[in-house]
This record gives sequence, structure tokens and C-alpha cells, in this order.
Amino acid sequence: MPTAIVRPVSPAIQQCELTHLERQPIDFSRAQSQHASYCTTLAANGYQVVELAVAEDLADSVFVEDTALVLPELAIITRPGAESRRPELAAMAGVLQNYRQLVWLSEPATLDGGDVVVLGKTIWIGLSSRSNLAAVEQVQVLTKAFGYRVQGVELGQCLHLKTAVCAVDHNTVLLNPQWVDPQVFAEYQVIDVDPREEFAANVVQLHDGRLLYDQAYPATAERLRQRGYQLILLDNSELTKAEGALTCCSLLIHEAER
Ligand code: CIR
Repeated sequence: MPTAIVRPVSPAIQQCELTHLERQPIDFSRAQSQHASYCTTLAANGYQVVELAVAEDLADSVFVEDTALVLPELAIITRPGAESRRPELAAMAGVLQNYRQLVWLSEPATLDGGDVVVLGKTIWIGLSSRSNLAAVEQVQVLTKAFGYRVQGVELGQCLHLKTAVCAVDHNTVLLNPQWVDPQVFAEYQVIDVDPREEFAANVVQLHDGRLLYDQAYPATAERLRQRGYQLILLDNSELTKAEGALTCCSLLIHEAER
């Protein structure tokens, strides 16, 4: 059974890190209920949902994706670019060691999991304000024996690579050409987001090929449906204000690459 590791929204969420957005009030109880729906949806679609303990003082701890990169062969515990987020790692490592052999990045590497897109044996890493070339080099060394190629990707004015581009199947990406050069992904099929929906590239690929998608982007949702993808829509309005998208809120462990 595939596994989804999640963590409750911290009561400190209002003090989250923000890079490209202005701070807005976040409705905590609404954020909790939207996150609960996210977890219930994963459970209803075949995932064993494993919840880490709430971290009262770690504002961004709901965004578990940033703390690790899980591959079929091993898991890499990241070194998040924002120092405030490094205390999030211990709880994730404690659970992830039950599923994978763990390895750790070290200084000077910084990496947020939101900057990582894996397509087959290629690991794309966004060179964002959070993730650097030293991380590209370390991930390459750690994964070389398993046949991975690791590539850095220049990014425009967005937080993470997964804000700009996500895989929707093993050979297709959904991409915002304002933030990432489509030529970089020329070896894949590319679907552009609707230009009115700049944050619409973030999408969670479920184990059965369906996609968890944010209901705030109906025009891009329609593009995906027309290409034959089945979507499950969710409301993520509150965590969007914390610069978090749907992929950020889980770390999915699939037994084999699709
Ligand atoms: C941060 O700036 O670190 C959080 N407020 C948002 C992190 C979102 N994570 C993700 O996109 N993977």
C-alpha cells in the first residue's frame, strides 16, 4: 500500500516564511479543515496516511514535502534553505527510516523538497532562493549508483521548482513558461498552464495516475481533463497564503516508479 506522510497545520502558521507573497491573515480553523480534507482524500484513494506530531513552534511544518526526497532506492533528508525550517527534519527522519535507507545532505548544500521533480531516472532541481548547486552535486553523488542523472534548473520569480513545473505522468509535465524555460523539458510532453492562472502548475500525482488538483485553477483543470487526466479537486485557499501548494503537504512513498 502506498504511504503518505503528513503533519498537522501548526498553530504558528501565521508566522510562516514568505518570499514572493505579501502576508495575509490565515484562518487557522479553515486551514485545519482543508488539510483534514486533503488527508481524508489521500486515505480514500488508497494511501496509508501517517501523521507526524504537530509542531506547535514550527510555523511551516505542515509543508513536509520540503524535508526529504524519497526515491525507490533511498531517501535523502534535505537541508532546507530557510534556517527556521531545519528543526522540521528530525521528526521526518524518525518515521522515514521505517521505509527507506536514509542519507543526509550537508553544508554547504541547501535543498527544499519543493524544488525537486523526478521523472524516471532524471532528478530536476530548481536553483531557487532555497536550493543550490551544492545540493545538485550532493544528490548526484548520493544517487549515481542507482543510475540517476541530476540537473539544476534556473527558475524565475517563484518559490520552488514545483511552483513552476510538475510531472502529470511519467512523460508529461504541466508548466508555467513564465517561470521555467520549456526548452529545459523538451524531452517530455509539455502542457502549459492557462496564462491567467500563474500558480496552476502544482499538482499531486497519485499512485493510480489520477491527479489531486487545486480548485482555484479551473481553466488549467479543463486543459488537463481535455488531455484525459482525471482530477480530484481540493480547496487549498488558506495554505496558499503561506506560499504552500498541494504537493507541499505530503511526502508520498510509492513502492515503484510508474
Ligand atoms: C516556506 O516559505 O518555506 C513556506 N511558507 C512554504 C513552503 C511551501 N513548500 C513547497 O512548496 N514545497
